[in-house]
Amino acid sequence: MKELPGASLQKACRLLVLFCFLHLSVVFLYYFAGNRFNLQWNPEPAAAAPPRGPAPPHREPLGLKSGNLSKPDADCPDPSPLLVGPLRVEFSHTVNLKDVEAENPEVRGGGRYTPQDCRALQKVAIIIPFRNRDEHLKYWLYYLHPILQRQQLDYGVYVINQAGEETFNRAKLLNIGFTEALKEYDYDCFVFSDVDLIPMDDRNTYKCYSQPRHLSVSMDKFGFRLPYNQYFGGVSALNKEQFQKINGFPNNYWGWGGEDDDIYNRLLFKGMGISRPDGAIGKCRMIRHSRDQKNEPNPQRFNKIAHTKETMNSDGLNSLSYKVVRTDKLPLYTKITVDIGSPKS
Ligand code: UDH
Ligand code: NGS
Repeated sequence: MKELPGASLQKACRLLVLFCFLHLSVVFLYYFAGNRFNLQWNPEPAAAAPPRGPAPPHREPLGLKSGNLSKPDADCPDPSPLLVGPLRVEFSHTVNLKDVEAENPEVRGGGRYTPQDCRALQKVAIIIPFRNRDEHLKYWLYYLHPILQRQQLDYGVYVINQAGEETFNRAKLLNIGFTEALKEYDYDCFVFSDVDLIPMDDRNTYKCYSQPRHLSVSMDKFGFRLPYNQYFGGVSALNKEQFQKINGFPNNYWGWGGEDDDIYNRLLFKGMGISRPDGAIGKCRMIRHSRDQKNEPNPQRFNKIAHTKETMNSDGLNSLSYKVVRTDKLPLYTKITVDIGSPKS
């Protein structure tokens, strides 16, 4: 029987519709499966060359990619998969803190951050002794916030600002940082960092270990090596128990030098050893500066470090006295200004 011309047109239209439907189905299938199983092309290699300056933590919106696969209740993996390794660190550009805020949208007020995709392995308070070093602090915040987020730490940044014009006292400020940070959150690890030291590799994780940790082991100013084996200055990390075991740091080193050697002695006298990253991972840059006023070398330092054993049980956390003058919860850090008295008081 001969087919009518209208009927064959109808058949062709049906075939066309069916073809379009099949085509659309395949497109949808690939789109959703691609998102779910991360099949799409990713222009960034997993461990790319070091980024120029800091990169924000790598996160996808929830519901896509790792959002579907991550478990917010599970421990964060160790080491963090977000680390990129060596970093380029330089101090030739000026840092605008508004830009740093915009580049780190997940940092909460007071300089707090908690990973959202997993449970951080440690709650870390970063304590910075400070007076009149705002330019250095800007670089520190610019470089460190992205690094600490990639390290997937639950962290807070505390800048302990010495009020007044009295001689500087680094170790006492660090004791105050420990005490004040604990009033705010149940931190289990304390990283004590000079404001002018920036790590050159994000695998140098700002966390605590079974032994007290010295992190700034390979500084540019020392030709990327330790100046001496017992050196414990710059950046170090102690957990709460380690810090309490040594009665904290000494309060009576006024001016430059020796307080870090006293801390080293305390650790040794309490039977602890020092853990360190290897020299390549522990590389860091110091922002060059001249000697600050009211932080001249302390002439008593050699005599003091010779007597750590006798003084450490009565000079430290158990003899700490100070007054908080003001606390500023700034977008990228908590600034605590303190009156710490004077060498005579
Ligand atoms: N600090 C301040 N303000 C001061 C003094 C010290 O914020 O007035 C803090 C700051 O965090 C600094 C840390 O204390 O990083 C250690 O002090 P420091 O920088 O004076 O010690 P450092 O050993 O330098 O880095 C010593 C003087 C170097 C003079 C070099 C001359 N070329
Ligand atoms: C030692 C100091 C330390 C100091 C270290 C590095 O001599 O406090 O040099 O100093 N000890 C004494 O003076 C007893 S630095 O080159 O970074 O200025 O940390």
